Amino acid sequence: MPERHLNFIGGCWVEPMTGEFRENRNPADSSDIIGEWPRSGPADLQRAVESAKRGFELWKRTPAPLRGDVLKRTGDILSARKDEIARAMTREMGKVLNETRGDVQEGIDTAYYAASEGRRLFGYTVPSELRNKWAMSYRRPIGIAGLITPFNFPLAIPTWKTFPALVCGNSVIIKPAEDVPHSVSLLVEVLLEAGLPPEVIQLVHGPGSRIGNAIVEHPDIPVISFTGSTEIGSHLGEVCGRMHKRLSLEMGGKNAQIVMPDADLELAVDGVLWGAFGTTGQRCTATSRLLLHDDIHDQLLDMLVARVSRLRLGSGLDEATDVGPMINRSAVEKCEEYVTIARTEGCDVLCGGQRPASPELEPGFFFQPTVLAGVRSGSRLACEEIFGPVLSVIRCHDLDEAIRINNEVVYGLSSSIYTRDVLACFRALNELDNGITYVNAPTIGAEAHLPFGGVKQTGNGHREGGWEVYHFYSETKVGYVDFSGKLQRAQIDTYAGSPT
Ligand code: UN1
Repeated sequence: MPERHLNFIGGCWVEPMTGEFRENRNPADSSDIIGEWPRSGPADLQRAVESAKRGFELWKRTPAPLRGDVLKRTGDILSARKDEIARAMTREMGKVLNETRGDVQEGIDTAYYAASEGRRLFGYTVPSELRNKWAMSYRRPIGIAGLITPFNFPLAIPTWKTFPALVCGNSVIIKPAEDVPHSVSLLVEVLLEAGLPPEVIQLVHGPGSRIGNAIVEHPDIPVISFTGSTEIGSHLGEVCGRMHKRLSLEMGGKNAQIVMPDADLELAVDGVLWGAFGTTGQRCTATSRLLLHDDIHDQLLDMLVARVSRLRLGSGLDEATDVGPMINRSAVEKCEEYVTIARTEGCDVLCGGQRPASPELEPGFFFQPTVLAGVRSGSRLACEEIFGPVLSVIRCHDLDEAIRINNEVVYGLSSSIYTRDVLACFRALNELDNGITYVNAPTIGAEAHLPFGGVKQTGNGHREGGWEVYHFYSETKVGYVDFSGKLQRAQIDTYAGSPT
């Protein structure tokens, strides 16, 4: 009998009112059952909202530096449990241990940043135009934040949303992706152990179509943060627009690495290997297009294919593995579909292109790292997000063309350029339409203390991480204090008696 896990609602670990559970299995070996997690329903969410309201009343009155102290302890506990949590995460999500350790580290970094922000949360004090009057802005909590998180960073992305929401004084309802329930269950345990008052956080497991939608449509949840597909994000945008909710969206990408002829080619190959095949290509920031200048196109592809063919597939728990499984069967099928499209579009499959043949990988959701050459700009392979280890290589003649191709997709998360030319470097920073551009580094690897997000259909103008996210989770309020003892009318009395 697999171990049963529960929701965390109303300050207790509770069974879902639906009585339904879903089995969660290891994507590297589908015979390995990790446990069962609730498939909750709207009644569970309703209870979570009632509890989160009580949590909010308490938490919003807790001074922000003390809220920050809870995050400081959270960071300490995550550090102490880093390896154990990383192992649980690899078992449920698949990526290799080095990467899940990095995922936990990103949570730790986010915790310590949030802890210190509890002693900042700056407002402004500015001069008033009138005598003996002060003017200032300051920040207030908003209410319940509904957080819907993806499978690919099972701990880090939940922390990007939860920690700033908490430091700003909101209470939280979190719904993790159904394929990775364990990591967030562990995160909630850690927050409680760190001293977070129980009703400030609620964890409701279940399908997005049921619980995700119920969160977004609930009138008492004014703040929504979602990471996932552009298609779902635009639906959430419609609902939140209609309901006057604050919404932060982090969605698709079709990120390009540009390699110029003057680049260090070995370094560029290291970069694309990590950017395209790290996390088995399942990052919003993954390199899915490689834009190669004519002069180095063939040479770089030879070097790349030699390296890709040597990548070792296997369970992420095995330290010798380079590339773990994909998250589930339909993710593998999507890669297969795109390889078929590539063949019909006349591209060359230089390596990979199918599931691995070895019988020991049979029980997992593996797909070989794939390099497709001869991809034409504007084609489906060049424009659509695949979210797997499939790299489209596009030839270009100069930097102008590379910039144009980079910018022609609907997404705009990250980009990268390999060059030693300082002019090309700054042109790229200036002209690539992305939220993040890397120079001589891959398209992945954002650090927790900088704003993270993309332009165009990748997002909706908000950023996670760094200092900007604290504006999303708090309301700006302005206060004026007039100590002149008389009525002073702004704009009218300002210039009374002055020569102008
Ligand atoms: C994502 O791509 O889904 O920048 C998040 C990175 C990580 C976060 C990625 N720090 O690659």
